[in-house]
Amino acid sequence: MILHQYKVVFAGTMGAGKSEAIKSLSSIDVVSTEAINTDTQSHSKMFTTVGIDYGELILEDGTKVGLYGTPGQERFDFIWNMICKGALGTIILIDNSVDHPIEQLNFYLDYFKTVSDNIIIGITHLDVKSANHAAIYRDWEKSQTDARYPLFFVDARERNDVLLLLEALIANAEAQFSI
Ligand SMILES: Nc1nc2c(ncn2[C@@H]2O[C@H](COP(=O)(O)OP(=O)(O)O)[C@@H](O)[C@H]2O)c(=O)[nH]1
Ligand SMILES: [Mg+2]
Repeated sequence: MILHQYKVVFAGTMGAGKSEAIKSLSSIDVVSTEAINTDTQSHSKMFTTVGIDYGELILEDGTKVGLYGTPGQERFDFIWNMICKGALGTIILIDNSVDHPIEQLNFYLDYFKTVSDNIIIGITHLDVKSANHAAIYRDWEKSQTDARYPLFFVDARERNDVLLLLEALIANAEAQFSI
């Protein structure tokens, strides 16, 4: 049996659900580094990840998937580049309930497309009351002129939602690189 091992990166806004998504999927206890958030202007969440989350998932065929969560704050973007090395792809999570989710989406996509060939987008917190409607993402998709990035509405607390993102990422990689 050929034992595969994949690495998948979770990126995106602070509070979007990266740590939660990894917890939802991981079959081992997630290793996380948490510290007090000093950037209360961008997000009121008191604790946030300033290091890397790590979890693992074993797929039905025995493939081991390493799940890596990136720190959300922009001043840690040097870590993003390092984490993406050798990864199968990146799942970008965006919190719909923030003030300008499309700006956030463009920001993360612009960065991660320079370090990752395979990107899937997950929009979270649709269940939270906010002025933003799902239609803004459909308009955004229509306005995309270059590559098309698959976009899903998910809840990071729901394992099946996060699995859908992972399956889309793996399917995309298979189509692109014939793995
Ligand atoms: N209501 C709601 N809460 C969510 C959703 N996704 C994640 N969360 C919660 O949002 C909070 C922030 O998630 P976390 O994983 O810590 O964000 P991170 O900064 O991206 O790692 C946690 O309490 C999650 O349980 C969602 O779709 N809806
Ligand atoms: Mg986190």
